[in-house]
Amino acid sequence: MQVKLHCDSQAVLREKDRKRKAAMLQRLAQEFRITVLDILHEKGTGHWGGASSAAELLVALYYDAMNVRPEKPDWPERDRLVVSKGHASCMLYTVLAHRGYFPVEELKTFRQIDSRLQGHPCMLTTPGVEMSTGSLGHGASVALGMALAARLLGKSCWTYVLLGDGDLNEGQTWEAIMAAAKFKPERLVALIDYNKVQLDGPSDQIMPMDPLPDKLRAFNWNVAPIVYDGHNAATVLESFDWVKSQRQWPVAVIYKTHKGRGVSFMEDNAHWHGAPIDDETHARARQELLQTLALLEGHAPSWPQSGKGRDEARPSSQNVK
Ligand SMILES: Cc1ncc(C[n+]2csc(CCOP(=O)(O)OP(=O)(O)O)c2C)c(N)n1
Ligand SMILES: [Mg+2]
Repeated sequence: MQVKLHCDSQAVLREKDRKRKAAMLQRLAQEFRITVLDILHEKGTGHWGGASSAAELLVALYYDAMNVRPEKPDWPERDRLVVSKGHASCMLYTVLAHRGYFPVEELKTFRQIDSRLQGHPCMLTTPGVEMSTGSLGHGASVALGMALAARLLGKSCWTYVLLGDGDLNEGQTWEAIMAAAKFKPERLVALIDYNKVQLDGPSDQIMPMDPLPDKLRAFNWNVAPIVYDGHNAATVLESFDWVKSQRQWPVAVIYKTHKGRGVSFMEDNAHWHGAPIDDETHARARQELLQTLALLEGHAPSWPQSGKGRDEARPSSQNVK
């Protein structure tokens, strides 16, 4: 089940050149996708769609943006990430394990009774998990509270919240968005994994959110001027550079992503939100992920030609509508 990482996770942390770092993050995200696919297949449970959608974002956060000390998860000055779309847990755990919060070996206990790695993240048991999530809609409020606490305590740490479009359908998220605009906590950043698919269908049919940037601006958020490609590590790094240069709070960045990213027949398909992955599907999906990884490692086309939406996922930071 364990994927042997070709990309040295420590080397990624040490890399100073942004271009080389982006290439490393891209490969790491793809390797972690394979790990997640293998775990979900073996366990016959878990959420592939939302986990793969967030791969580059989670990898870039933990290997670039966030100031954390995995050997001391409670370090008071650390940056915080609230993964409001808690069903993406398997990707979160994979990143946390490789980043050093707990042994990589432990990943194979995913969703087992008594494991620290439950189906949805639990802050009481899992090192690195800042907030227990899974019930959508709470993450933004909690992150707002954390950012306000940081202000009261005079800390300069950053608070990030990763939201899915399903999360944005929750009324409480908009209460938090209103309150954050009122209190304007420094360094509060909402990252939106905008794949426009939810548990059982497209967001446009369930509850459309567009025009999302305009809505957030109308609520007085400082919204990134472009929608970034959330599967291109280089543009994700660019988005972080933009975030770090801001002084008007709160900040929101919207990323165009694809649910089930990396496997053509799973992309943008709500079925693969959480369906068990059988042997045949696993073999086909793994093959595709490995092919892409080989391309990335060979410095061939810098982005995989898989599935729908591949054109918009090419490396560029053009405005993606
Ligand atoms: C309050 C609440 N209602 C319903 C659900 C069931 N549920 C789990 S995931 C999900 C859809 C999530 O979609 P999204 O936020 O877009 O995540 P992603 O597409 O990134 O997986 C739903 C409705 C839940 N977890 N919590
Ligand atoms: Mg979604």
